[in-house]
Amino acid sequence: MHKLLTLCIIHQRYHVLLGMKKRGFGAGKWNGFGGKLNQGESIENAAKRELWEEVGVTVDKLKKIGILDFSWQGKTEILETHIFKVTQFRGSPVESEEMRPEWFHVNDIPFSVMWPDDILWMPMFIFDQKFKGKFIFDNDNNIIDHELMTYEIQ
Ligand code: 8WW
Repeated sequence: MHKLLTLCIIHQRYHVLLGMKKRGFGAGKWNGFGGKLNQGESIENAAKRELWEEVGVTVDKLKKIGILDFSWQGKTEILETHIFKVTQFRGSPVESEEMRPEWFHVNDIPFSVMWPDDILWMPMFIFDQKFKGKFIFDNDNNIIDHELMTYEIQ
């Protein structure tokens, strides 16, 4: 099973906007904003919609920066997650039922309260290096195998 997901992180000079996930999958972790595509929806539109729904921000400029396949040992499901950087937006981030937003300095990102893969790709994200990869987790969400590479084109 293959699921398409989006993940958006706002990046402004020395800060990134993350949200504390309040419920559902990944609750209790800081993460970007995102989720599943609606039927017939483009990936980019889903990314913009989720940012609006989860934190009340309208995207002006969106940049594709990474694609990661997440899967879990003993499960067939693959979460193909398209990661975007938002560099221009309108509105002020507001807390939703899903997310409590907070700005973090790029040197003070709370990796110990994030998915364990994030510390591996966030430096590429911050430095605008495009990347792709796959992460396989055990049932306790520890990384048991991964591939991660940067690329130039697109
Ligand atoms: N950063 N899973 C993607 C997702 C799911 C639901 C809503 C995005 C991970 C990060 N995020 C996720 S959640 C999967 C939006 C991760 C495994 N590593 N790293």
